[in-house]
Amino acid sequence: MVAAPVNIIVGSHVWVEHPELAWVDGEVFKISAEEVHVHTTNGQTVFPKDTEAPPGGVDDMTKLSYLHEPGVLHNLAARYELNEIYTYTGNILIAINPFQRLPHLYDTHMMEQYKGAQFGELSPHVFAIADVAYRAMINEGKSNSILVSGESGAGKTETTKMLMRYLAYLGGRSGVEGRTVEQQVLESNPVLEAFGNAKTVRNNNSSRFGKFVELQFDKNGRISGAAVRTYLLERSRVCQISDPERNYHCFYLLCAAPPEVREKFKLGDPKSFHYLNQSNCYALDGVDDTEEYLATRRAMDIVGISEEEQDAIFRVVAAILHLGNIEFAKGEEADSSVIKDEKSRFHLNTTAELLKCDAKSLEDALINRVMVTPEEVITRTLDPVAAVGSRDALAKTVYSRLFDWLVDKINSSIGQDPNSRTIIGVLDIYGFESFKLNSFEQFCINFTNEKLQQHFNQHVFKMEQEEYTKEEINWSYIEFVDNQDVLDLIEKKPGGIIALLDEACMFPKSTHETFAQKLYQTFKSNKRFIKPKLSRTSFTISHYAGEVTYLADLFLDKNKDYVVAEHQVLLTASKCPFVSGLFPPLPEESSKSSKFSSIGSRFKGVLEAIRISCAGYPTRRTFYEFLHRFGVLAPDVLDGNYDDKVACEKILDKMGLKGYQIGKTKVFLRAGQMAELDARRAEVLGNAARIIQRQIRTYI
Ligand code: AD9
Ligand code: MG
Repeated sequence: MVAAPVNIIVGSHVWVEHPELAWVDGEVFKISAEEVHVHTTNGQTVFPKDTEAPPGGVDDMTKLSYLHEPGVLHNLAARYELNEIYTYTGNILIAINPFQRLPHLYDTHMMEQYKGAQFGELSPHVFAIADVAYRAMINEGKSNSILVSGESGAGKTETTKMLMRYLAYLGGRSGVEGRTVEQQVLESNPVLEAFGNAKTVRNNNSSRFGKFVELQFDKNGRISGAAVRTYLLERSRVCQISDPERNYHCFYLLCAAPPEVREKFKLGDPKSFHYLNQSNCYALDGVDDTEEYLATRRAMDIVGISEEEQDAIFRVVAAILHLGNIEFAKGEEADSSVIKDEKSRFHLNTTAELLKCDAKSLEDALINRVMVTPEEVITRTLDPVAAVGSRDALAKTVYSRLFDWLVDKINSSIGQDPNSRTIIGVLDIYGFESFKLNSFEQFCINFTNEKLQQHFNQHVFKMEQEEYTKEEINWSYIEFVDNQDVLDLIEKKPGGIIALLDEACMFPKSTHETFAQKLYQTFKSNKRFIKPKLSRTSFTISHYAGEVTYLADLFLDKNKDYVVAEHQVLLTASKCPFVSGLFPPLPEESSKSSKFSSIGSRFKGVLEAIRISCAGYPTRRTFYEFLHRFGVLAPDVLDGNYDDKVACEKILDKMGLKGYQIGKTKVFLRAGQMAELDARRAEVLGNAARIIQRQIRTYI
């Protein structure tokens, strides 16, 4: 980070970059022609290249006189020390994860306080953001969406739940007993989390899907319906996990269900299931899976999922665990396989029993593949590796269909209000991820985050522009940190990475190596794309949040998200209406590309926001505030001969500043100009102080 130029004098408080602490504060004690000497508060003497003056702690970043990384970080850290986890940047809220329960922060008393309060009047809070959206709806009939962004584990999902709770509080029917719309909306969260969240390296309750909740309101501002849309559940997790992560919560809580449930589904220790024992992590700190099982069932009750449906849902979850334990051995014929042993046969039979389908048909669907050509239908056998692939594909398909069913059920049971004219939307996606090894899942997740970031950039940019227009200041395009080039690299049609991937998936001869080569060739001069040295199949993208290296190895397989015809036939024929309902007989279609691009189109959209402000006029002060602070620099302009606007102009002119703008009520300063004015002010006041001191001494 290069700090903005500031006038530094002896005694100035400054920020100094530090290799471990990021930034430390200190005081300038000597300035020579070549260097600035700084005593830091951690007891060192340093000679920094760049220095900056520190800000005080403020609840809104736009109040900071100095807008730059150390100032922002220091401000957030100072507030965090005091358990002040929320800070505004204009009308954006920054939340820092407290990693501890702060119940008083979210209790009914707190909600009562924020209800209808003027924005900015109370301490920054997530309730205030929801309140603004609600008031805009009531007073102006405006719909709004609240976007929650941040890297994995930052606290998006918790924040989303608080937003929804507060909106349910404002728009709920007090005193109404039973299953109200708002209760159903709130209880949809634990249901979706049980099936769509999992422990990752970054977060014990990491969302593995994106979610947009649309709360519909009637003309009286009461919640009258809701729609939950979900995006791209991470399917691979169902059959593949690595230490110390976990599979989806529902598997573990079912294994911890009361004994009669476990017996019914022939379940035991999670360690005995292949889909769970690829990682050594089973239990989560502070989480009792038995209690979670019961809580999930209670939430399902409220959401409107019947007893029978709940039973069927968990039966399918159990079937997936048994399915994963079916192993294959080489068959007698070349490239064929058979069920490995008695144990595998037991799991095959149990899977068929639970899914209420024919065991022989299940076996056939796993070890054979039917090829339909215009001339004939050929049955081809699969070798054990391909049979495992077929098994895992079945598990993933069943699970994702189950998840989609839950979402549909939640929507139909809460109900949509066709007469609702205003909505408040809340978006909670999976956060930016960068692991040691990153694959297609991280690519999709990070792409989604890029999209959201772009939306965010455009939104903030637009708001800034509106403010400048209102103040009638000259406005030219500001260069904000734009990520359009990353988005082009990924999603441009034709020629972007996704388009090339779809293309590769359509050519039977493509391999991950040919795909990677194609990427290297196509993007060799793209500054957002890097080919790691010596690598044949990995590539690095320079994202807005940092560089991430992806392994292209499984991209092709993972992108091919179609349902194997035999699996479809097998499950459509299930005697369980719930299971067959998950597989309505459909003309075969390849949904992969349409599904993928639809996530992009759904997400047409925090330090970044601050950087955007830096490029424009980050500091603004009303004429009164400005004169109050800087009048001392030119006392003669305050003698009443000039109006406030002209007086401000005279001060700025006298200080020789360029590039600022004067609006109708405010002065807009460029980054660093406030610091410069302050340095001059400190100088003047310092001189004044010395004069007074001298006089006192003389007097004594
Ligand atoms: V991910 O991208 O889905 O992996 P999120 O959603 O950003 O991620 P999440 O909301 O799940 O993170 O927060 C992670 C954990 O931080 C939670 O499980 C809580 O233990 C903790 N957390 C987050 N926000 C709060 C809060 N406001 N109060 C208390 C919190 N704890
Ligand atoms: Mg989350």
